[in-house]
Amino acid sequence: MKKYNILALVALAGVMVMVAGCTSSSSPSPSPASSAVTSTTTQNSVAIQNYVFNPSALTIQKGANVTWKNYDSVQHTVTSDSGAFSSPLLSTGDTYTYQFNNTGTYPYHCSIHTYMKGTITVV
Ligand SMILES: [Cu+2]
Repeated sequence: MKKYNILALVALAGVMVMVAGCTSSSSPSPSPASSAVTSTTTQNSVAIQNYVFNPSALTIQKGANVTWKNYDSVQHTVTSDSGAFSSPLLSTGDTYTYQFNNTGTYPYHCSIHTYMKGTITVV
């Protein structure tokens, strides 16, 4: 009977070690949660307002989308300097979305107001 109790205790201790092991291995779970927060930034937006792109420089992850929205009362475009992408004329409230599937630096401008410049960096 005594031997049996000791065995039970050893088994119980083993279970507790396993539970502790599980708890410590599941403690990094906040990092997948924070990476989930990072993945929400795959939706990136640039405001076109007062004849500027805001933010004018944006760094995103490869495969992410960028959406531009025109808040001005005049029309603008989002036109890649290299021709990688080009929006139609964007009127007030219009949006343009482009997905960047290759790393690199993508300078762009407004084809109407060529002094309006921005850069997307894909890492
Ligand atoms: Cu413009």
